Amino acid sequence: MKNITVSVIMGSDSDLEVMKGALDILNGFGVSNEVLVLSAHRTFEATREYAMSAIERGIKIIIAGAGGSAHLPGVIAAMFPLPVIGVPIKSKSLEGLDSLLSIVQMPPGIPVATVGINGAKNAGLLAIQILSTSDKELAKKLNDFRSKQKETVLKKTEKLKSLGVEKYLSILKK
Ligand code: RP5
Repeated sequence: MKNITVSVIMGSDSDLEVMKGALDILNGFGVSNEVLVLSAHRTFEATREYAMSAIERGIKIIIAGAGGSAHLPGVIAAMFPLPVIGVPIKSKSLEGLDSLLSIVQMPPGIPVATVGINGAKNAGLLAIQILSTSDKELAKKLNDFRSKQKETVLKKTEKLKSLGVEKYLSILKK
């Protein structure tokens, strides 16, 4: 059986489009992962079973996305002692502020590392950073990723300088 390092879960399949951001990062870095829909409210028995057995299955980090009364990351953190990264999903009624506050305001003793609203890409990167502390190969890949990112931004500034604001914006809008 394949060893899974990072588990990505979400409260509903309606979160999947956002949570794909974390999966794309993990896959890009070659980190083994799984993806599940599990709800703190709608499937609480299955959620408990999943969280209580995650350590035995070798999971090192759980990324949990949820929207609205977003209890999933906190409930998972209560049962899983390794890092839990919470992704507040932008909700329809309150634009994700409800999700953010539900996830970030954990009681002292049970932390959830919370990224920004819809910040699944950063959740994936944070997981990579945590794993990099004990994995030199992954640390090198992370370094390369950051170098490429830097080059992309520096190229943009050069392009902006040479084209000027109006022309740059007109190209951006196309
Ligand atoms: C939460 O409720 C989910 O994480 C989702 O963001 C939100 C809405 O779920 P659906 O009604 O779209 O299934 O549990």
